[in-house]
Amino acid sequence: MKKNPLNCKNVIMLLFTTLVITSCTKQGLQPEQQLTERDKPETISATNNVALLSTPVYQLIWADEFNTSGSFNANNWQYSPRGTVAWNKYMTATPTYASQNGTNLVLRMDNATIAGDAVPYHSGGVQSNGKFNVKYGKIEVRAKFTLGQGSWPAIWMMPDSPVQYGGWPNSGEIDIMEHVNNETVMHQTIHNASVTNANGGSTATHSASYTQADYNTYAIEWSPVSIKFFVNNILQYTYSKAVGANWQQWPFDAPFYLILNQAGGAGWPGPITNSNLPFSMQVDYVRVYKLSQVENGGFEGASLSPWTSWGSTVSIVTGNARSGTKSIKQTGAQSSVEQVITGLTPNTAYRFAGYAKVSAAGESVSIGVKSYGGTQVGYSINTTYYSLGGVNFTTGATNTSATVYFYKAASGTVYGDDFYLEKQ
Ligand SMILES: [Ca+2]
Repeated sequence: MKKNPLNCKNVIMLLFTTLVITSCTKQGLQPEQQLTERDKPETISATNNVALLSTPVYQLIWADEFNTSGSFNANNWQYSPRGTVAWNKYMTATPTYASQNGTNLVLRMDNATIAGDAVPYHSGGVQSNGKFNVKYGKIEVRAKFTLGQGSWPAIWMMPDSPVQYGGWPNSGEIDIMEHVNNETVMHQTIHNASVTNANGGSTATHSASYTQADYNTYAIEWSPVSIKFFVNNILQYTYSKAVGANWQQWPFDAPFYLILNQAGGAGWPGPITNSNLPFSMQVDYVRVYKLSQVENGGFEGASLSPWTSWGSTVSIVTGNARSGTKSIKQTGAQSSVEQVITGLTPNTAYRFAGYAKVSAAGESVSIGVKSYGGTQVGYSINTTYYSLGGVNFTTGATNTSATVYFYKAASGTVYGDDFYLEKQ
């Protein structure tokens, strides 16, 4: 987004704004922890470990379809605050500029006069920091936008920890879609310390045609070794991690959040021709997927398979799904569901994660992995709303499989959904 030079003050303002907002997350990860001896589920053997798969598939883990009217979902988004750089200098945090119309998120820009807010333009944006972030996976956004001199709609991602490798552009930026003015192409761009030049431009950028005046899908497939950019499911550009890369070339090993905004009138697009107003971007959906080797990780299949269960009551239920219509429920005494993942690579780092919630304070459930060539590791979740949790593990020198589990050690009722296993 930042094709204009940033001075130090602007960078500080941007970072300050982001830091303040980031501090209010409610789904923040707790430190990973070892299971206690009492928690270890291997004291009861699984009834049937069937190795069925090795092919990764994209599994939906998060989405906003924007299919209601009025305010956007505050669990997913907040208004992009006004700042001092080109893209956010006219941001206006009211429903006039960012709201839903029953099918879309509508982000607008105009030159209306607002009492007490003496800027020449107003525009709308939302961002997910403090609400949702993701590291690796497929992010797909379907949107359309108006043309006009001075317009600058964008779909992009910024690091959740904005100074992990230093201020912009050192910690990275992923621009899934940017468009300016009346161009017949849109732009997809990487920013980091090694590709961003002194005037804010990037050498890691690609322009692609799109269908004007209609919806297009803009996507990235982000893995530990590359970020691939797509328009309407056609690969446009690949930015690859170099062999032996440092953070200057590859800061993309950390969670990023999403920003959807209509901007304009400053920076890259230049001045607005007022007769072209209003500008708008309509976003049909945002969908986030994980490239996962867990099968039926969202429990949307016809049965529990290939998960196996032991212990007390384990069932697939509707009504408590985090995504889709179904989730896994464990109730009563000690119980677990497990799945053996095959086709893994030895000596390779993976992450098994998913979402869980408990029915009452004081209860907990563990997401973990065992039988991979190392010490069993688990992560405990005890929130009464769905929280993301997971464990990192590295397969042993000869291990090509692992058993992932969702284990409840004591009485109570817990739900789980959207489990995935991905390479790190
Ligand atoms: Ca589900």
